[in-house]
Amino acid sequence: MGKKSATHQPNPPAAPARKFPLWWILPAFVFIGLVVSVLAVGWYSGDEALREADDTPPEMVLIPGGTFWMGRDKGPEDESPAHEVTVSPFYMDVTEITVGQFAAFVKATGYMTVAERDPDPRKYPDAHPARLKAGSAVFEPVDAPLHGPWVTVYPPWWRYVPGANWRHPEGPKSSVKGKKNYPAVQIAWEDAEAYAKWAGKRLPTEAEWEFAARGGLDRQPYCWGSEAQGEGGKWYANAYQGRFPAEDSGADGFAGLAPVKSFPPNGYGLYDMSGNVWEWCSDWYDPGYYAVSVKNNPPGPPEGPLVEGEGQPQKVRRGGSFLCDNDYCRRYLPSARDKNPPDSSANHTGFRCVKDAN
Ligand SMILES: [Ca+2]
Repeated sequence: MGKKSATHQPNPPAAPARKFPLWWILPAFVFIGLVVSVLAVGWYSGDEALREADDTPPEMVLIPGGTFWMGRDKGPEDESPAHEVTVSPFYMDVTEITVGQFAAFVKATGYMTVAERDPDPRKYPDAHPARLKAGSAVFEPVDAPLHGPWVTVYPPWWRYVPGANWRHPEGPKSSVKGKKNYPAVQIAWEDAEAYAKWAGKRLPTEAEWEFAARGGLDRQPYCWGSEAQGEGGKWYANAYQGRFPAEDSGADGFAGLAPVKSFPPNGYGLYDMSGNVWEWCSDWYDPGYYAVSVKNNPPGPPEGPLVEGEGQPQKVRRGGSFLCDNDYCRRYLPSARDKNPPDSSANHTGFRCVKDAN
């Protein structure tokens, strides 16, 4: 016989009936699930690039400085006149800044590249709305003629791809997973500057870049001397072979980007000064600058003129890329000059840094 339970206690007053409906529970759970999924996917895909981070400081080599012939007279007009220039000694990154090195910078600073930000419509009043979403230029093979009225505007093998950036070089579905030793691309000049400041370095002047690219050789057409690419089955740089812009045969071993150090170094121990990716310099671009340049450590013009239909001055980039082919753009030569607006980026453009020797 157990004790009598308190069943004789008076019942508590009944709670008032709840009136809120239950139909919202399922949609609420679905909504919360969606939010969590989106956040998780965003975190995962963003973090994927940062997982490639390589905290080892980039290797640098001392470039001795000296006097050299900059430019050439029998080439595109902006490479002339060939003129003597003297540069002071400096240190230069042995390779282009890699995905791993750039990821280390972003991991440490939270820096967001130009291509990851929505463009400011006030800065681009004439832009098509589709171009005002964060993204960048991506090369797409296409069977197109090499010359036409678009040549200096926007060739048909370039597409503006929303979601393309250094983490996703060819667009949202691409990634840099497993590519820490590839050069970082989709880097605007502003991004390269930000990295250089963080690293306690700077971008090379155009004169420093060309002096370094020549590797101690005097007035040679290539960074490695005078032999043409592929001569005797030897390849010196990652450029483009095949039928540009439709089909990259990859005869040099790489159709598209190559990991850094895939080709022999030049006379100063620098890799990929020719081909692979374009490299930003500190100078504004002026096609007539060589005629008025100072001889010692030329810093480039104080500002760049507007050229070739661009609405803003442009910065110099050097070295050519994996897209340089002999028929259209033979600019993997040490004298070749190119330019782009400082807020532009593409999947064939990166950079490397220098610092003063003293
Ligand atoms: Ca190639």
